[in-house]
Formats: sequence, structure tokens, C-alpha cells
Amino acid sequence: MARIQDIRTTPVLAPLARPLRSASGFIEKMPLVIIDVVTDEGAEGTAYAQVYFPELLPALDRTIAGMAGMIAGMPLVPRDLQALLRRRCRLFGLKNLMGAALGGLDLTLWDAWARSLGQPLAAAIGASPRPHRNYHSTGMYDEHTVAAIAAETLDRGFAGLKVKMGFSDFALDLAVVSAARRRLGDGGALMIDYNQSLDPVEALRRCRALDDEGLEWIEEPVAADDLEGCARIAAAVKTPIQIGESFHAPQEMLLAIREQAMDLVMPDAQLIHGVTGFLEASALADTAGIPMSSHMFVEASAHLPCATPTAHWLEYMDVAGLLQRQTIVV
Ligand code: SMN
Ligand code: MG
Repeated sequence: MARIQDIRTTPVLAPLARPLRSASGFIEKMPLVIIDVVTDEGAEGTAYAQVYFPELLPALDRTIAGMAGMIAGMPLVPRDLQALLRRRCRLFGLKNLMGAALGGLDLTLWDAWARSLGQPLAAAIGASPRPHRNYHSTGMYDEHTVAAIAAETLDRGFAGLKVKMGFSDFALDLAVVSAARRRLGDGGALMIDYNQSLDPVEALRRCRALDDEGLEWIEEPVAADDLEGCARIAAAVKTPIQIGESFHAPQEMLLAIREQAMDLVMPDAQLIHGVTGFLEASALADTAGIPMSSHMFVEASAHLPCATPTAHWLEYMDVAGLLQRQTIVV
């Protein structure tokens, strides 16, 4: 059995095709920690972890490096390594940076595992690689920019478009939805994402006002930990309510299911604790009969829905695509 020989971390600020604005602010470049693992038999794996704030990139990098030290020299068995790290870190918890570190490491270990088998990740987890309906995920822009992005979305063959919302003036939200819908026509689904920006009263008001727009879903209308508030909105409107990117571990998804907080789920491959956590979340969604989509991490998320019985949409937001690993020619 191959053993982990080295795990290297490289913090980077990944260029984006356009600055990503959400109700919480702008992300000019995406702070990522590239994680590379090498085994004593030469197997290699690469993935990344992300944090939205460049100021916290050094902390994420050091957290991953520290956690990597806990599994140095261990056999490359991703499920065993996840179990070890969950036990080892229980005292401190596995949320936020700790959860991102665990998720990023798990994604990297499964990548090395699949490569050591000479298989795509989907096959290495026992599923059959197949295409998935995907949507173009973008940010919070004015109606003219969104109309242009909608045209680009159709030109690039996406089946849907997600735009971020949460302007202080709701009329601007409505203008963006109308502009996107006009440009998409019947050519694509339209999702909107409030990124937890509304208080429960305003969220209910806006979701009711948007309820006849034929939206595929309304995402994170209220704070991610306000499950009760989200459940009230989901019960009050016919438009599906979507949450999940902020689940820190499968256990939080189970709590949300019990609270009937949402109609749809979309766990984040990192914060749900990597491939291992995503497969646990897939089982929860299947048991609860909830359609499950991905959140970012397009590289792994292109494979994981193959093992998700209730697979719904694949989010396409390629934050690492403009990174170039130049081989230095000497
Ligand atoms: C999102 C938030 C922050 C950065 C990128 C994307 C968003 C999503 O919540 O669902 O894509
Ligand atoms: Mg979102």
C-alpha cells in the first residue's frame, strides 16, 4: 500500500475572468491553497482549498500544512485518513478553516487515489462517469451586464444561469431578473442567490414578490444558520429554496433536513469535508429525497454527481481555470 511521502501547499491568488461581486462584497482574485500529495510509490494528487478573503490565505495555508503533518507517512487510503483526522481534530472541531483544510486535503487524497488506480475519480468511487446538466454561475451585476452574461451563457451552451442578488433597492433585483429572463428566453433556467444577505422579514417579502418569475431556485435568502427562518420561507413560496454551500460537515446537512429548511441542497465539496463528506451528503439527500447540486470546485464536482442518486445541477464557476503552472524551460 502506497504511503504519503510529501504534502506540499502553495497559496495563490487565482485570477478571475471578472471580479466576483456578491451581497457580501467583491472578490477580485480567488485565494486558493494548491495542495499536492506525493506517495512513496510515485502516485501524485492535486486539489485546492479556498477562502474568500486574501487576508486569511496564510492562515488557511498553515492550517492545511499542520493537518497534513498529522497524516505524514500514512497509507494512502482516503476514507481511513478522513476518519483519522476527524478523530484527531474532534477536540477543536472541523468548521471554517479546519473544515476547509480537511476538505481540501480529502479532495487531494482522493485525486491521488484515483490516479494510483489509473481511473477518473467517478470510476474510483464506484460510479460511471456521465455528463451533468450545468449552469453558469456568476456574480451580482447591473441589468445591462447580466443581459450580456446571459447571452454569453447561451453561446457557451450552459443550460442555466445563476446571478447574485441583494441590492439594497429591491427594484434593482427585479430589474436584473427581468433582464436575465428576457435574454435567456426559454433557452435556459434562471437561479438567483442572495448569499445570506436578507433579514427574515425582507427575505419573505422578496421571495414572495419573486415567486411568479419561474426561477429554478432562490438560494440562501437568510443567514445560513437560520434554519427556522429558511424553513418558514420554503413553506411560504412555491419557488424552491436552495441552501447547502455553508454546511460545515454532513451533520449540518442532517440538521437542515430535520428542520425542513430547504427544498434543494448544494453542499460545497470543501466544507462538506471533501469527496468523503460529499458522498455522505449524497446518501442523506437520497434518503430524504432532496435534489442535490454541487457548489464550485468544478474539478471534483464534475465527478461527484455521478455517485449522487438525486443529482440535480452542476455549478460551473471555474476559479482555478486561469492559473497556469508554467513548466520552467531551462
Ligand atoms: C458564491 C459565493 C462566494 C464565492 C463564489 C460563489 C456563491 C455560489 O454562493 O453559490 O456560487
Ligand atoms: Mg451560493
